[in-house]
Amino acid sequence: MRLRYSPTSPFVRKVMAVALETGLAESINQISTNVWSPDTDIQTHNPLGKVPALITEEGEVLYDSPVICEYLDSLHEGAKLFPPVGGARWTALRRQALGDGMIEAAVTRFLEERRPESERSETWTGRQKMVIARALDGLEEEADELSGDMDTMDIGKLTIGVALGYLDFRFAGDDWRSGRGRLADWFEGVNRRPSMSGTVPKNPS
Ligand SMILES: N[C@@H](CCC(=O)N[C@@H](CS)C(=O)NCC(=O)O)C(=O)O
Repeated sequence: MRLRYSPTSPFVRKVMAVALETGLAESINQISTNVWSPDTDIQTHNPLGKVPALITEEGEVLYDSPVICEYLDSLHEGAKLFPPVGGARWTALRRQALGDGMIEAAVTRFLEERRPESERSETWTGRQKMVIARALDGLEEEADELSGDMDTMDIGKLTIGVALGYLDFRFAGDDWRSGRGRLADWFEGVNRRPSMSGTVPKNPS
């Protein structure tokens, strides 16, 4: 399989963390892709112009991280990251949506803050900050449940771990842990999993 890949994309990190959890990382050939380059050909694989996009062994192209992650989860025989049925499935999918939404808000804020000062909107940035703060407060309320079974990973917990990691990566000066000690403790535990410690984002040198 081939993955259109960017080292700083949290959505790509999510896919690679799933690949590590499912034992498929070695089957994925990463194709370095700069979606912001005027010469990019990412649209030949994803008309939306975004990474990640996965080209399967059969030559089918999949995009959007939830789709790619569920596809990878269908390829292995181990414990599933997408619970197949019941309450556990809906909780995992809701948490995946929450984590994806946090990442989208954080990426939007990051890009907005990089625009020339005269083009930046404080209102727009403030809205993204509010989304992230509300999500963090909700997660602090859920932290005991998240911590309940540290040995079991699912797509919801994994996505939230990636979202919190992205906040540390891009906004290290914002202390999201303050007043959210239970969530911080859960994050510390989840970060010890090889899928998380092996995919920590770094700026390319
Ligand atoms: N919903 C998509 C979001 C993917 C996404 O936004 N990727 C960013 C990189 S983090 C991107 O390629 N952005 C390029 C653009 O928006 O033009 C997913 O879950 O895969």
